[in-house]
Amino acid sequence: MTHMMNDTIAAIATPPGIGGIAIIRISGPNAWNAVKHIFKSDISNTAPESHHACHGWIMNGKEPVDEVLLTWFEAPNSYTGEEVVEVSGHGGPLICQCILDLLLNHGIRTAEPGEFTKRAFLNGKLDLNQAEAVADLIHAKTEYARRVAAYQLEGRLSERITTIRDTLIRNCSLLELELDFGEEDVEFASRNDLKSGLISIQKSLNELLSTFNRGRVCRDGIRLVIAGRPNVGKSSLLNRLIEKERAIVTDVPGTTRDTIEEMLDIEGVLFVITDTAGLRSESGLVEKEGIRRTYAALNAADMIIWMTDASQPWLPEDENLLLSVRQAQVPCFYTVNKIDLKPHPDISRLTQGIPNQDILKISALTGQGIDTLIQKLKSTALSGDVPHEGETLITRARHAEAVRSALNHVQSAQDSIKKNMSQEFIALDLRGALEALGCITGQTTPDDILNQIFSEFCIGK
Ligand SMILES: Nc1nc2c(ncn2[C@@H]2O[C@H](COP(=O)(O)OP(=O)(O)OP(=O)(O)O)[C@@H](O)[C@H]2O)c(=O)[nH]1
Ligand SMILES: [Mg+2]
Repeated sequence: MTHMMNDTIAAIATPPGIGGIAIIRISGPNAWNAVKHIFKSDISNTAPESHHACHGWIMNGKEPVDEVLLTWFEAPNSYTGEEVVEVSGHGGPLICQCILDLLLNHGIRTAEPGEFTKRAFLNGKLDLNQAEAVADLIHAKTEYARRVAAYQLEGRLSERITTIRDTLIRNCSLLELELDFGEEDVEFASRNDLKSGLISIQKSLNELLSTFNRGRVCRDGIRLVIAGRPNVGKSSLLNRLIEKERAIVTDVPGTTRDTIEEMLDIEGVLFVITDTAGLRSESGLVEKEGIRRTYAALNAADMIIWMTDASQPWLPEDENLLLSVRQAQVPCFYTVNKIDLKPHPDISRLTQGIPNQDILKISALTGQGIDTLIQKLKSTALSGDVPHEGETLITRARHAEAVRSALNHVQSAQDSIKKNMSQEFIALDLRGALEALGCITGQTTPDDILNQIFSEFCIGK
């Protein structure tokens, strides 16, 4: 490996601001060497015992900086696999910065975002998808997101991928052995065994791929857009869903001018809800821009709540938006709001052409029908199937792409067997599948992708 890791890095690992404690992390061959210059232990100045906390003071010459606990991790038994020192001081930004500055004076440089985890990966402490899981776990906003990331960090996805790779490697070497024997007509890899092996790999990969939609929903959440003509009650619904008076509600049509985004956790599933400017044709400059943003939000939506007003006549605006929403390739809920009021006879127009179960009668004012709406949102997001305990899910497009590519190679290997083609063609495809899967675990991931993955981490992780 060409990566130079003989320098020592440091960073504040806790978030900026004031807290009970803050941790400064140092990793690399000079970790203890640097720290010992600024640390005055109660006991002695030899390295403390590995994996034990040690009490003392950080000193700037004769000046005390902070009273700290220091933990030394002897290589390779640390997060990064290198020598690591963690200094736990009091949680104030000036203290941390002062300790960090002192370290920088002793030949240590500041760590880049994700550099600790990158070193852990390069030292084989975790594989690439586990490293990604670290970031996902930190950023998890819902219970499902947290759970899926924890499973991935634990190594469940890696295990699945490694099992498949092992089978591929075994078959590949048998085929390549056949090649070595050249002219002689030997078959080390029985074609029947190979066929059934590939079928089971295919099954396993398809299973994984089928979890991607749920996995993506768990990790990233669902972009849900509420759209409808002015004054039907979109902002009232947003407020009702998030149980906060977030958006301004008035009886003046055109109240909402800009899109408003709020997060909602529905029993573990994250929804990013956008309330939009009501759509109508005659409007001023500001409102026109609002309407432009409404269309942009609709284009990016994973799900749409279309809304009309039960008490009002059916207007061309209702009709137009309904048409464009129905063309969108995403699930849509047709809500008839204000059912607490006397319904207008026009409302029957909506029921023509839209499946009954997709029409939801609600009142953002009284809360009627909202629970049903919430349950529908959740079950549609997860295609009716919540991630069960212990299930391995694919959450990233990068992983799904790799699995798809592996499946193509496996398919083409099967075709070659069917056509009685020679070993090298089959072996080539098995190698292709191996390489694709290796991108998930990191064996074959190109450097630029590695760098991009780690740059998304926070500093100190
Ligand atoms: N009776 C009744 N009134 C409602 C209901 N939902 C909203 N309203 C009223 O309808 C009016 C418009 O509500 P908003 O939530 O501001 O409507 P909007 O769709 O966001 O309107 P714009 O931002 O102008 O597009 C307000 O006076 C609300 O109090 C409901 O379910 N029942
Ligand atoms: Mg509004």
